Amino acid sequence: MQVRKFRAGTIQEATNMVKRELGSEALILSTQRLGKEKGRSKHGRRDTFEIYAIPGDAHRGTEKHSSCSSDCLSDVKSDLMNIKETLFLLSRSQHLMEDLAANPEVIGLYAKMIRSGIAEANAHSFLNSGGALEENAHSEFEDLHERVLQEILKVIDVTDPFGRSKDQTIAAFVGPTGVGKTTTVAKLMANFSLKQKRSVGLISIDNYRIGAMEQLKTYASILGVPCFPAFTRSDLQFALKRLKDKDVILIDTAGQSHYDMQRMEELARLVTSNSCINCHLLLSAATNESEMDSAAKNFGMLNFNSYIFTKADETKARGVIINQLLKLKKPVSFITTGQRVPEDIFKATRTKILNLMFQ
Ligand SMILES: Nc1nc2c(ncn2[C@@H]2O[C@H](COP(=O)(O)OP(=O)(O)O)[C@@H](O)[C@H]2O)c(=O)[nH]1
Ligand SMILES: [Mg+2]
Repeated sequence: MQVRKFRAGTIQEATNMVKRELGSEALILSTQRLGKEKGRSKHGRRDTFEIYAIPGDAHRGTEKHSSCSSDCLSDVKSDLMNIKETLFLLSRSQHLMEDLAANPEVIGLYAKMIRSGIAEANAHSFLNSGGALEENAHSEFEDLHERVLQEILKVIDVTDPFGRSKDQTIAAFVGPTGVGKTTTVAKLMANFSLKQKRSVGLISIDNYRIGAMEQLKTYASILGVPCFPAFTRSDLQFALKRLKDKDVILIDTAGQSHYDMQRMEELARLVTSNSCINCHLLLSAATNESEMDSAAKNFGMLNFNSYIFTKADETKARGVIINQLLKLKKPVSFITTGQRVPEDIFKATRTKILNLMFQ
């Protein structure tokens, strides 16, 4: 097998040389950034990158006839994974690859972050603050990996709005249409009343959809939870009064387009009319990043206390959660993971959210 060496000023150029000379099936054995002296070529040109590669057919030939041990095979497999990740990243950002060349071990971690939907700039900044881009970092891969994960963890803040307290907890659930507000209210209602044996009351201020309350009423009546509609501020005050002896009051609200500012203001007037009501913003993890951001900004007028990310089961790109937490910092209270009531919900913890990214 003939191993060939390629040098060029950028990693993209070096890879192109490999493809040109050894064909598109060539196997890259190693990639490294050259030191200042080593990189000086005969013609005085500065080569920054060096790639060792073999033609694709040479690689297949050796596979057939060699008697590799399983250790050797797993090394090859891990190299192949690295190459796959490298090519994936190359197609995205050459500039970044040059930064990563100082510590090629973290390429896989970077690729994982990108695949999970974490924005490139954020992933780069996690690597940077975790020290993974420093030249000659010389850290063990596990240490670098751990430090980068710690950087992601720093961004995640969580809260438990329903922690046991002597005072009554009143929570309103707001967010765009169809995001899962009513379902989430039903899940929480069942968990609080059945599992935690707490007294619960329900208010629905969905005054736009005829029959919007019926679905919730059915759950509430099965659980013996009192349920009130509230279309105006005085309805709301009346309902809150009637439920004043309950441990927890859950308020379901009408879904609305966050671009409909008139309705946003109506809702804001209603839920902020009583300072005891805390708002929680539901956002679907399966929506695209800019939609999520504008929903969070517009619902910001309700001064919400926490995020609830829904539909985490509908996407693999859950890194949008991290992107959102970096854009508008608020703690996360719950994550929902399916349509089943009451099972598909969990209380947010920092590690559970981190694990969601890399599942
Ligand atoms: N896959 C999935 N579907 C969900 C989740 N939460 C709610 N849904 C579904 O999303 C749809 C809209 O939910 P709904 O609670 O009526 O949304 P609302 O308009 O915000 O009240 C329903 O079909 C729910 O079953 C979730 O976590 N995962
Ligand atoms: Mg609803």
